[in-house]
Amino acid sequence: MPTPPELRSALLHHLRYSAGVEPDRASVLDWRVALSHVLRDRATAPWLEAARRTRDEGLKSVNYLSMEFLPGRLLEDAAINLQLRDAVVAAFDDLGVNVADVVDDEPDPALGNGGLGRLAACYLESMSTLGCPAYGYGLRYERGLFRQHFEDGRQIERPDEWLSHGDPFSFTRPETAYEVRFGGELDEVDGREVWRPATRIIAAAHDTPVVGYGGRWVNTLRLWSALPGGDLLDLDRFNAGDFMGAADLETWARTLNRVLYPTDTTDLGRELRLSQEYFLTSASVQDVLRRFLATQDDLRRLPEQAAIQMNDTHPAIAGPELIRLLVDDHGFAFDGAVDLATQVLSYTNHTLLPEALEMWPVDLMRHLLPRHLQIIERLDRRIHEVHGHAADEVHLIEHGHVRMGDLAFATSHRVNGVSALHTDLVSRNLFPHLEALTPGRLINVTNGITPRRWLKLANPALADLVTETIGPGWESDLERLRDLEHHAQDPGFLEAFGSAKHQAKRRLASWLADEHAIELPLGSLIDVQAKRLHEYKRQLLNILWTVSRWQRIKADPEADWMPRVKIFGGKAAPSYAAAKDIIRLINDVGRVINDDPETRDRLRVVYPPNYNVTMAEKLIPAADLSEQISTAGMEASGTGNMKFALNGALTIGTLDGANVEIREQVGAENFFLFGLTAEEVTARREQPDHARTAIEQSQALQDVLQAVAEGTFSPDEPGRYGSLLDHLWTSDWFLVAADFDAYNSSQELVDRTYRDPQRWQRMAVLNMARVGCFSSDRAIGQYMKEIWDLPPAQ
Ligand code: GPQ
Repeated sequence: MPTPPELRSALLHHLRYSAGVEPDRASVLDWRVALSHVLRDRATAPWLEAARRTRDEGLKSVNYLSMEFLPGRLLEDAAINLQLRDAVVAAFDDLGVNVADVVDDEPDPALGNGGLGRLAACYLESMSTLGCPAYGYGLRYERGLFRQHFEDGRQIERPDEWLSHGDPFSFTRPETAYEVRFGGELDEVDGREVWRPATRIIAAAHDTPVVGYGGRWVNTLRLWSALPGGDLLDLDRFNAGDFMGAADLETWARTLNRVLYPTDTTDLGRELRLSQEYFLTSASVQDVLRRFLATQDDLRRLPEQAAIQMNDTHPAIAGPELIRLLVDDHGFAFDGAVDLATQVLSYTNHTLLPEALEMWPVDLMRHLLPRHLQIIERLDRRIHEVHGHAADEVHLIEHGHVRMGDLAFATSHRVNGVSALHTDLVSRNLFPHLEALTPGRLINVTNGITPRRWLKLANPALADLVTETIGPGWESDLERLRDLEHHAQDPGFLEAFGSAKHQAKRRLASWLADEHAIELPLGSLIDVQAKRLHEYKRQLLNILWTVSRWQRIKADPEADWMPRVKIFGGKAAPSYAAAKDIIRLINDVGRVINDDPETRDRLRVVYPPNYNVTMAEKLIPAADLSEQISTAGMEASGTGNMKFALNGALTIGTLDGANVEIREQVGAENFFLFGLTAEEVTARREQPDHARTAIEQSQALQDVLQAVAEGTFSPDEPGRYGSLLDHLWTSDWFLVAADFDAYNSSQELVDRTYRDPQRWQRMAVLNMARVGCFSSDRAIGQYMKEIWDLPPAQ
């Protein structure tokens, strides 16, 4: 373990030789470059050692294919996991450099939209912590998810230039490169299919080390980018003077990793998206085969060496791609290739929303990937040959579309849902026929989160209190938090727990003041809903209730209202008009309420723009109340719900996704439950005019809707929310009206409970103590045993 003086000289060395400056001329960026190199150096020895052991001992490795990764800032996390955080702080202190500035200088790589991408990052970190050999495979988007600004309360999107100052923690590997082919024709030569592609693009690797807790094992996040130059520039056209046209192909190639599609669980019917998915998948599958063939030659043994996990259907072309490579390049018979591919592949489903279930038009597939379409057609025929009438309801291709979920299911030996309720619904509503053909293939692995980032890094005061109270070791054995239960009655501990929460609130308050000129009243109940903007997540229910609270305070200003701050965080897909309306409404309501002298000491709305992992690390530790209020049956799992509970917030929530299991763990008496169940939601939607009926039964909701309709929050444009209101009255698919009164009653119980700080803190401690099972280490342990067939520790 290096001492602070050793780290200090390492920093000075890299400042000079990697950043190329002297200390008296160094900018914050220069110091960050130096720190990146120092930490990368420290990660490199265990990284190379892990790779060597994997090769020499023939260890099986996991290949996690995902179109999204949201790793958050890398440096502090790496420092914690290398157990260097304190030494780094001391070294910078010694150098007279403010370490917080250096940490804050790092961009937050936004290579994902939300939960799915963040889950992939937690899982990679846990695989490293557990010593599970793994590669995370993704795309190195030049621009990540857009940066969100508000103008007149409206969301404005600006490009995210996360790479503008380089990427000093990663290695570029131009020699780890593969050709990815697109388009063209099929020919039959000597009874074999030959694909003559129209376009060939080179995918090159960029590797980021992913350090496990304790620094004993380091895995790789390998992101692909299209290699420009070479054959991509049409020299004939260039020499003929058509300089722009000569670069057409190069432009198209770069487009493959230029932007992340900014939608989350919504429809993506675009050729570019399918090209991106194939680009990721083909390069990754080729890399898996190359690594295998570097040490062995009998590909029939591939399942002993490699597992490929498809993170939702985005990489579901992996099945046909692996089959194609085995048949076309390695001489396998079709059936043998299918069996082998299925043993290697598995698939995680993350949604039931019909608009998110990928279906690619057959014509597009034929145009872009003709050989793959042929393989999919043959797979479809094979299912019917093998299963006969039992497969009558199974169609990989239907109504002119390839159904990627069914394809992923059919080419996997295991399929998993992400919470108990979700898996049950997947089994009953999504794949009932496929499941009947292959009983036991579908299992549940409830999501998890890494306690390193979500407690130790994000909430140092609480993490230190935990260590003082139950000793170290909880970081990699989160069930140990149960020991906190013994302290739940101890007034001294409860006070310390309350003061850790207060520290997190003060940190949030100073960040809000510095970055956004927003004041956070510290004596209030801090109530947070932070996640993507989506109708099913019902930020609308939250803001309408806020209006109702405001009206009630105004109607009875003398009453003893418990002060609240309603914090929102989240982005809407740029094309999602309804979600953007909700953003604007939150900001409009906020402007009016926050300016109201009669209520502003008891109710505020705070919506800092550009929610991302870094902001989550500030909001979650400061929260008293966690809003997990999706329409039951619609949130596959949720992972924010776990992060808040781990940080000592109480949840107000529906019986949806992993909320169900969180409530089971923490105890019904420590959870604010409200709302229709998934079954009741289905039944309610059948009732004619259910929305109007629900509104007519709730005076409180009518008052709110009337205020919105009258332009109370948009005086310059009273009709601004006409379409939003119209939807509520006439269809209300997400059952905001039906759950409004129940939500209100539950919120009133929240207030009453919060009045007794000891009681509240006791409940919060019990939440924290009982959510150890939502560690991503537990989840990855399950994947290793039940899906990847890997021994527990290597
Ligand atoms: N999820 Cl399909 C995403 O964030 N993006 C997606 O494209 C899909 C799912 C989320 C899902 O909505 C959450 O309920 C889950 O907790 C999360 O994936 C991780 O499983």
